[in-house]
Amino acid sequence: MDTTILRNRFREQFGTSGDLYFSPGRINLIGEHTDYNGGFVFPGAVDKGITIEIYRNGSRKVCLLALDQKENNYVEFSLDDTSKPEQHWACYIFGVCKELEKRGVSLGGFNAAITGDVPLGAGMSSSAALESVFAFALNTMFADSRVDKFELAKIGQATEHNYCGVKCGIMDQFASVFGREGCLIRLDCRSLEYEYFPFDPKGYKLVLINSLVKHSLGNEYNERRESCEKAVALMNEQFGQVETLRDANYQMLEAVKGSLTDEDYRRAKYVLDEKERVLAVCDALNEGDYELVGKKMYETHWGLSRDYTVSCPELDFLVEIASECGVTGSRIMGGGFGGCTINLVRDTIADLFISKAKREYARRFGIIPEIYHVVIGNGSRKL
Ligand code: GAF
Repeated sequence: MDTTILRNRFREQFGTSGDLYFSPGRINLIGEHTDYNGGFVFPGAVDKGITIEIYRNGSRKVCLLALDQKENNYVEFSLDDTSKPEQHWACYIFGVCKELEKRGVSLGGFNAAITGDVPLGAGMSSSAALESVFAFALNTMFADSRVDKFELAKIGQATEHNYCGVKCGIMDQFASVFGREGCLIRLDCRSLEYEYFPFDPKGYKLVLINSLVKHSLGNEYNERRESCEKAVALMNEQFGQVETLRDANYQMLEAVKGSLTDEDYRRAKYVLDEKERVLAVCDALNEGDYELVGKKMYETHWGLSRDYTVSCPELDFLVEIASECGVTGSRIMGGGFGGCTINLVRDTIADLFISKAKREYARRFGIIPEIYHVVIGNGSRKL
């Protein structure tokens, strides 16, 4: 990303220059809504993300300029403030400061300018990129990188929980901090054991289609999590040792079905199904069987749409078009409620699919969806 504008605006605003840091957004091949259920996910960092320029200002003040915000793009707060700023975007940085301090890092004030090329609200984790870039930069500047990368990811997650109202799992922050060029990460969200998985499907591409339905996670996301927790509580009562849906199986779920609402039951069942799909995809990747990977992606989509109910007509439409075009795999990516579909497409039909998706979507919804070709990149770093 060209940082000329960022550098110029920082100098204009603050009269100095600072250091540059970057954290990426992410994709996720499969394993959706499994992270907070103790399951597996398959994310990778992308080459798009959030870049900041940052400099210590020798006071207790934090001064922030968000280049891409149309209004209220300048915020100041003190590190001693106890209530968060009014601007939602600044809460992420406020939260990261508080979470670092909770872990014993003694921060000083700083000036920072923020910009990004990861689309906002597209399900590519722009918010995790924002948390991670500040956690990484402040850890470097004020703690000699003493806080390890696992904790940096947890700081981002805790920021979401405690300052932004989203009870998310660890996937997005983990991928942003730990990303590696050319690799997906198979992450066990219970133990945080992970493995880099080189991903270079010869003859296929990963293409994202942004429905441009702005997704913002909040109550609806938290409600899905609560459904899972209700099922877990009942199974734990009956069988013991069920801490998350990771510990549950279909027999257990059937045994408590009568005490669950249909909605909660279907959501819990989706998670059990997704658990099996992730394992099947691991095997298929080992065998190089991308057709099977793709089949599982479709199954995930319809599970998310019909059972977990986090889709919308626009996303379902894009997946149907993909299927009509013979695309290998297609599904909602990320939390849902809008954002992108991720598509595993054979090279030979990619152009045809993209032009048909744009045309048909525009005809149906009156806007042209955005297309991103996925490049799997590195995680948080100083530039
Ligand atoms: C969002 C959350 F932030 C993640 O933790 C994860 O639950 C995802 O939705 C769904 O898989 O991106």
